Amino acid sequence: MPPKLKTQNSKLKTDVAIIVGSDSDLPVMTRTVEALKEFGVAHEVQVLSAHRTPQQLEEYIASFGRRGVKVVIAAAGAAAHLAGKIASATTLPVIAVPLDAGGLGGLDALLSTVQMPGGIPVLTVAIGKAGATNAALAAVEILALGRPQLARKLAAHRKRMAADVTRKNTALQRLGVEEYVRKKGSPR
Ligand code: RP5
Repeated sequence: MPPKLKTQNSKLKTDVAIIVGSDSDLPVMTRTVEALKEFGVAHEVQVLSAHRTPQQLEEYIASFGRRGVKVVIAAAGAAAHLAGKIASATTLPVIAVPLDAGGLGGLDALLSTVQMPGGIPVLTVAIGKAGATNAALAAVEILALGRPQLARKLAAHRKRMAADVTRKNTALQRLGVEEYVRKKGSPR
């Protein structure tokens, strides 16, 4: 008998359920949490594995309805079947973040995740950090279909990004490439 599943805020409704296959996935997936917080979207994070804790994963998926979950984000590395397993058990949109768990640099997880056979969609984003951010933004875009306030926040977010690039380009034109790079410091 597996231990009973614990949730962070079992009485509260949550819009987005984030499931990671291992706690080793959490450092990258904090980006997803930060982005959802920025948009004020209710979310929670569970470490549940398709192969290490299959029964607890099923129990959690079964709770989506009563918890008000509308979008699921699943992140896993290596032979990443977590998102596909979740998608097989719910008709909620499942967004998958393939992660680099060592070995093949995340290509293993990307291919395992993205190559779902027809019938059970898994919406797969980029490997790693970019994917972790985009998974949150994609979840917000889905939720924004029925929430005008969220749609306005998304539009404002895009404007901020554009303004940021414009500011950088203005500085580049003023300083020249060498000085700009020197001031900016080490590359990402
Ligand atoms: C996957 O295996 C997890 O999602 C993780 O990315 C990878 C390695 O897990 P650990 O061995 O670090 O727990 O299931």
